[in-house]
Amino acid sequence: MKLKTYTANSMAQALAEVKKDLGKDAVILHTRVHKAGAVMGIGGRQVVEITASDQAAARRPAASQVPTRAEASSFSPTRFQSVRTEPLAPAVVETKPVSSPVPLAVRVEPAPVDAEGLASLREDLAAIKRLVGQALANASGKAAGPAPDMPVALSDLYTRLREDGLRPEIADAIASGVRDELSAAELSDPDVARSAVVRHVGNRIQTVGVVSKAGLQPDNRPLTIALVGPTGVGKTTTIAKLAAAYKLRLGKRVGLVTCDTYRIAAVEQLRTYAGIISIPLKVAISHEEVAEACRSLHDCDVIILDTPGRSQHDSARLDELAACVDAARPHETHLVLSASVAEGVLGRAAELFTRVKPDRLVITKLDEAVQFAPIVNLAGRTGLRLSFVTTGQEVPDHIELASAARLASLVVDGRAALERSEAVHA
Ligand SMILES: Nc1nc2c(ncn2[C@@H]2O[C@H](COP(=O)(O)OP(=O)(O)O)[C@@H](O)[C@H]2O)c(=O)[nH]1
Ligand SMILES: [Mg+2]
Repeated sequence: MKLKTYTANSMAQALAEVKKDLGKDAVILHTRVHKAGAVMGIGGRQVVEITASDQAAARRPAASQVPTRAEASSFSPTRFQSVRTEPLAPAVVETKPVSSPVPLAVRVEPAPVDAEGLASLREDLAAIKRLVGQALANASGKAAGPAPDMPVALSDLYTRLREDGLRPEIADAIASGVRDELSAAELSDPDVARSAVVRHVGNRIQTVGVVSKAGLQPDNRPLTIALVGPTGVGKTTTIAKLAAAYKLRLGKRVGLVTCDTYRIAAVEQLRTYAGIISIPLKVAISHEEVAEACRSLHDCDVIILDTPGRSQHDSARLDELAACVDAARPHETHLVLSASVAEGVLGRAAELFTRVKPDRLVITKLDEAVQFAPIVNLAGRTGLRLSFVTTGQEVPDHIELASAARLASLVVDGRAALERSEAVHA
């Protein structure tokens, strides 16, 4: 089965692309109209997106598995073919009798300007209009279409993933993979389909899976961890959570170093945490001082470096940050990003911070996130393994080891899956 998403400036263009590529038997699975290039919802250009599959390869469900109309109404793919050869289900108004089908010859080349060509063009246009109407009605769930060839359970999951912001090519690959993997009977069982989708989503999230072992590393230095990321994402709070986990749960000697000296409040914030946990804090105002601070904490098992935030408009000072991080010679550099910001902001921040050479990803503020699929997009885009996720402001409790299965169920099931909390374990 081939699933593909087409983007164009108009629905007619997108449909023409679908027809050209997948042929007349193509099945429209999803349509979306959105603005590309908008900044905070302002400006941008309207873009039409159609996800379609080639019906030829799609498995038709056995008669007993054909969904009921009630089931079908939640997701009703539009079939190109139904315009031409098959009577549509009564809920879809087909004005032409089946005996005089409307040819759906969407022309990519301009038609010759003669009477016959014009008539054909008009028919094409009428057919496209009808299809667009069906597709939009299906997308808004207002009308039931023909019995869908895509199993309803999988279609629902696919739609949910796309609505949650999963990139089309990832959603397409997951739906295709699940469909190819499961039998028709399995695909018709919502629980089986859901488990398979969760597994496939999880396969796209690489995680570290363990809390790094504290103590001397092969280079004879304490485990040294740096956290970098934009301002306000929760770096300092996450450092306090990690320090508390190492010291209070694992009984390790922890030392903190901060080079975030631009705001007095930032130093005081970390000093307060260090005081509560009873661990040393060194404040460094240059990269030389960072190196010296790390050396002075050589008898610790873990050193954690806090750094100033950098916004995506602040790239000049990134070199300064990179110098401070390098001076600590960290064994791990975790890029900290917040799940509560828009996907575009996440992407830009991830790109900007590549200059600091992060090798892990911490996702904060899962509790404030509206969508979870952008985490999957981000994991794919950065290729970084997820180390921790944080789920609230409370120190030390609101931190977990990142788990692909748990994140995948958040993506598929939404916020309900957040209730199950798993503390950091050794
Ligand atoms: N809701 C929520 N807030 C968080 C989380 N982590 C940090 N915060 C809050 O985010 C704000 C900024 O955190 P801070 O650690 O100072 O961010 P930094 O600038 O990256 O160091 C603070 O109010 C934190 O309490 C989280 O997981 N969930
Ligand atoms: Mg901070």
